[in-house]
Amino acid sequence: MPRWVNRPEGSNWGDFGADDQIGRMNLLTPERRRAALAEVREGIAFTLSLPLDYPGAMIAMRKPPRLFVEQLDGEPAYNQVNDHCSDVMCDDGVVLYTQFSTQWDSLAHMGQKFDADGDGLAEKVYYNGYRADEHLLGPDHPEGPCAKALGIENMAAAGIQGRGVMVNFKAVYGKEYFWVGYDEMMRTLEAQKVDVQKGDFLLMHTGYDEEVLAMNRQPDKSKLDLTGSVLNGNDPRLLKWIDDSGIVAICSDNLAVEGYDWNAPPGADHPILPLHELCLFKLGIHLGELWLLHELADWLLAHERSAFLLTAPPLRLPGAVGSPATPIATV
Ligand code: UVW
Repeated sequence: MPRWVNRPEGSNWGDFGADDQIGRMNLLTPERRRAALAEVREGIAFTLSLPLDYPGAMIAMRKPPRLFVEQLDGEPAYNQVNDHCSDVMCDDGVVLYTQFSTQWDSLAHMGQKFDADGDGLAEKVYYNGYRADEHLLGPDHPEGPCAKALGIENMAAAGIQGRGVMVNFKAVYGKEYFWVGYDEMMRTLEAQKVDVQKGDFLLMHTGYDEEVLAMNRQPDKSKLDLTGSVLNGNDPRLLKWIDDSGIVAICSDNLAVEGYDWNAPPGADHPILPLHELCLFKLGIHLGELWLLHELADWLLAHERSAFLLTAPPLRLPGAVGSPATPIATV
């Protein structure tokens, strides 16, 4: 049985195959990776991850990582020695919220209430028609919590490496809170001579990362909420451009790539994060958030460049809906 008979307007469900789970990452072909390698001229690498204990405290429901140590032979497995050898050994575990710090959203991160099966009633459904409770299993399910489809391991297995391009909103709009629609995006791309190609990762620098670092693990949420540029998910021309551009991902130094429209009228028939709806639900475009971009963005601006090789795998962690990332850009 097909999972859906209705596909959302403007979606690409089925275009990459009936059971596709990686969306636009299908565009990362060997030719495109070779083109990305050609962007490496200096051999300088930039680490695009915050230390994973930043922002430092809970700014959504997510908490900082907690390390722990197990017992081995009745002792904590840390600085441990035994009588049979000269070795000293440490081991540890971690409780890690997959989206606390520098992260990837998998396509399981956000779905919509939508009538995919054509029975006249909306159900909870995700990219390519995968379903809540059948594929996305909650904590009450004997096998849950687990994304049996669309989990981040699918992205990890796809070899996340390609051509990245930087759009530097901070350089144009400063660190003030500013909504970027189609016109502002086009103006900035043109001014910075950013040539966005099909299969590219679009990175956007807003200055939010510098504020997070400056807060030294004591985040001031009310200040961060009003820091830097955010994409305007309510601008249909911007959404159309994202679709037409052929980009595989949008990665930002801020919390959610787009702005939260707190003034939107309440109602169950529209998303609060329309760009998430477009990217994660309709088109299979992954979102990267809380990336550390200021050093790379400054370097690119100073050298009148915008493109680079990006290598950014998530953890190959079966069933997870997000993942920490330690992306590397090489220029
Ligand atoms: C939400 O906060 C809902 O999502 P994200 O982590 O993608 O910003």
